Amino acid sequence: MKGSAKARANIALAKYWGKLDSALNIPVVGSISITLDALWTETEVEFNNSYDADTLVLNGEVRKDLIEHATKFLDLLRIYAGVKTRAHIVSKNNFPTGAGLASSASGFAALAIASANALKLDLSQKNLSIIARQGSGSAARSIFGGFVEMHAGQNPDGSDSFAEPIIPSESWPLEVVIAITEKREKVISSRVGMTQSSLTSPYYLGWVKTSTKDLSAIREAIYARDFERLAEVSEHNCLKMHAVTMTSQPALIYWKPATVACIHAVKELRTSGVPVFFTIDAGPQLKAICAPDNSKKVQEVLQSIPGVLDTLVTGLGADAQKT
Ligand code: 2P0
Repeated sequence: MKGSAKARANIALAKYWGKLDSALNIPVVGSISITLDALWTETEVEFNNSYDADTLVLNGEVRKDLIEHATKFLDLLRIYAGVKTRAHIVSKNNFPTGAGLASSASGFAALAIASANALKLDLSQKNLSIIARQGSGSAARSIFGGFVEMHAGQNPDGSDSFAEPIIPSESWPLEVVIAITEKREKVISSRVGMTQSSLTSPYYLGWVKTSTKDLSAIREAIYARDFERLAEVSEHNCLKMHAVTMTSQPALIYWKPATVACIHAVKELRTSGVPVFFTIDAGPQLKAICAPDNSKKVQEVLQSIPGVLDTLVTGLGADAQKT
């Protein structure tokens, strides 16, 4: 029983940081993201009764360190399908893994679809999003293309904690310039970081309390195609999340000097009349969002900053799909 799928990474404009329920992976706040066309994961899964354990090959390497989490995730699909068959997963990312470029988002979205396909499960995108969430919160959003909203939900069983599309990518074809300042995998996972923040940051409650306001403002800016408003609230939301991570104990400081230099460069570009804004996830890479006409200029500026190792430019991408 084989299945394969492709899913794209996403970056959040209104960010997810913190969990209401760690076991079911229910986020404490809703989030809004854009799906990126050029950053993807391709995954093949084979369920075979001759296997006595699940195995995972990621980017050509056997990853025993990731198998426990992958097995728990596959169990969700095995329960749906009523089987106990073990699986072999072969997955590859076309971008740096685990470095703040949402590889767990595209990874678990692709794994959910590939496994459902292999097990001949006919699941709706909503149910795939609920399943993907349990692998990685941000993966729930990578089931969909374009602009996507993740609902934190209210049900204790997580049945209303899923993502859904806001508008498709063609409706507002923005581009994203990614400035890569570090290619190594990060040491502390988002999962651990979120727990650390919720237990220790004095700003965590403020973060949770103000999230609904940011979500509404970002959703409305997207519906109105209001770039200035989207820029203002997204940057604020990003800096607020990083204020929480930096004030956690131990502190989580994701930025490199080049990340900070990129923040200033984006601010200066905007002051000089180029419509562009930044966001940064739980890693050192900066993502600059702009209209397609401006991406070349933004890329030139970011690429010239000392410490920027590479830049990538991408448009917005489509739904994850079986391949
Ligand atoms: C986001 N991040 O909204 C935020 C912004 C990182 C910073 O979602 O614990 O890897 O697997 O649910 O999805 C990264 O968190 O965390 C993330 P888990 P995930 O994109």
